[in-house]
Amino acid sequence: MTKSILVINGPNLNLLGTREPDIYGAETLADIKDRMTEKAASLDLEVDFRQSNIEGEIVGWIQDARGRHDAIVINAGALTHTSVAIMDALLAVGIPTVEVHLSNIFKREEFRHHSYISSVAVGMITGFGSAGYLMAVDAVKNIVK
Ligand code: CA2
Repeated sequence: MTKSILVINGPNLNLLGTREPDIYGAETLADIKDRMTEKAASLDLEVDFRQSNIEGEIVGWIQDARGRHDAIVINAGALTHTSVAIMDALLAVGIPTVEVHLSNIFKREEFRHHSYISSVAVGMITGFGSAGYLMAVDAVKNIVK
């Protein structure tokens, strides 16, 4: 049966392709969604791709993922560095999670070096731009096979 990936994008990622292309690339989030969906389909995986600027909405999506999705791919944006609530929700549902960042968070400001997501994720892909989302599809395929 086709497995399903919930892809969660956090605050400001809806601005991709419009500002700061030197850091985050020129592609829009819709471009990333299309490429990821195509790659997933080639591996017999389904993608439910979402973005929210609201922490509580993301927590709700994670809670509702139980029984609906087999893996989570998350770029929590700035909430990566602040949200105990997202970490707790991921812990509570226990769905295998892959953390993705466009930029290499360890090459940037000190406050971006700590991630609350990492402690509950299977692993993290950081610094490969939008290609990281495609790498995450491969990672999920390995995890759920
Ligand atoms: O590198 C990443 O993917 C980040 O998760 C992006 C977050 C940042 O706070 C994290 O430290 C690392 C920021 C997302 C904001 O995206 C924008 C895109 C275009 C223009 C402005 C912001």
